[in-house]
Amino acid sequence: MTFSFRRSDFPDGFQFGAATAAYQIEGSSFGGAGPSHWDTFAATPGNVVNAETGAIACDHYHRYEEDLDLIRDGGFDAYRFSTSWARIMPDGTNVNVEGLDFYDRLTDAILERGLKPYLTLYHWDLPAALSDFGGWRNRDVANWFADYARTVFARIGDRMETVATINEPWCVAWLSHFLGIHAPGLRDIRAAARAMHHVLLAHGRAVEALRAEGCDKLGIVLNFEHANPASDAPEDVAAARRQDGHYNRWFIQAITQKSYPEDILEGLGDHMPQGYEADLETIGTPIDWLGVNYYTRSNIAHDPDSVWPSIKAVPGPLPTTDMGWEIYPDGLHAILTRLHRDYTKDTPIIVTENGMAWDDHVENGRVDDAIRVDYFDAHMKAVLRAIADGAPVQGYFGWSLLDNYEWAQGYAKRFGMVHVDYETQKRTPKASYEAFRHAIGGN
Ligand code: IFM
Repeated sequence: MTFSFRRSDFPDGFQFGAATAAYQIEGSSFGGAGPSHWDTFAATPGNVVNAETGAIACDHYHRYEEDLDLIRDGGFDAYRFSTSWARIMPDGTNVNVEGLDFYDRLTDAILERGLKPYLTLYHWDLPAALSDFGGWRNRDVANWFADYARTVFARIGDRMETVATINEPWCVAWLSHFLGIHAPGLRDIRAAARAMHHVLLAHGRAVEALRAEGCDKLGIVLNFEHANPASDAPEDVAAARRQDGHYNRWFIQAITQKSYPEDILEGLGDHMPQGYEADLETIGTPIDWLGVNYYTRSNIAHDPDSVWPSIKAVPGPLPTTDMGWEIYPDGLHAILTRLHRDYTKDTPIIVTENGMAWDDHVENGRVDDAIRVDYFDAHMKAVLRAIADGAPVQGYFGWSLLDNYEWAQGYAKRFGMVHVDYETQKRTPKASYEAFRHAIGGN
């Protein structure tokens, strides 16, 4: 099973990488980490499949050298990882030196293998202590986050290839405070509006803080989903536009144009924090690159029975992954070219996550994830088309290096290029890993 592309099809210097996130792989019970709001969220029955947590996860905290060997041996150039806020500041304020030491060792080990480190400062593990103070609903979170960003940067920032502030603000805010699916599990439009703004203010404050420290490789990682109207009916077309607004346009418009989409303010405006307009200058502090996470499209219909934005996702006709997500590579091309044309212009774009979940099994020592090989292949070709159409895409990271903790789905969904047996922690590279090695590793 091989890909139809090779490294030489991409522009010189294009970076191929593998991505992970701290809480999903490290093991949050090790090294003096404090509880994050995922630990407290999972403790309430019904929130997470089997009430599972990241306490052990892939035990990457102890096995990081073996995992980094896999990245190097797969022919990848770069490793995207995140630091855990709850590990570095277990009570939300005081620094756990053991936590910083871990990321120092990790950074050295990445560099020793000739890999480039791509850091994400926040991939969802908010210290539970800060969540108890209101978390993303509390305006103070922006300053708490900037302090944390400064602390991490002071220790490892000089060795990073890039630094991203926040991973997927839509999930931090909307999925977690309006849809109630991720921690802290709220279904509250007022909480959601505040989180939608504060997560961007936190990003802006951190960019200002790290710029002042001389950092010139700052970005943010946004997730995008192609919003497809479920039918040609004007109500469905308008519903898809609202979906596109709160999911796709809200964040990128604020960052690049210092404004929020008017059609979304129609719904959120009454719930926004007072005086939010004055923060848009900070939110729009220029970034050096944009990270794009892309997985699927959504098919959106008008839902007259639900509150604003009165939308519902309906099943579409395309084949789906184990998450039930439609496989739609054209959406990645559409998003990349649209971002370049309408928002980011010449700012470099990096595809920081792309991948799929499948019910993989080890058979005779192998995992033949042919469907994932096809998925990666089709999406890489979509990236190539976007580059040919002028989008300045400079890298691509597969999600994920390892099977890992898939948030509210616990360990039930496998996204890895490398299979993990959670009983033994044995790693088994899948066919998709071998396909990358063949295409980009020169073997
Ligand atoms: O596992 C997540 C990751 O943490 C953020 N982006 C989407 C992935 C798959 O759901």
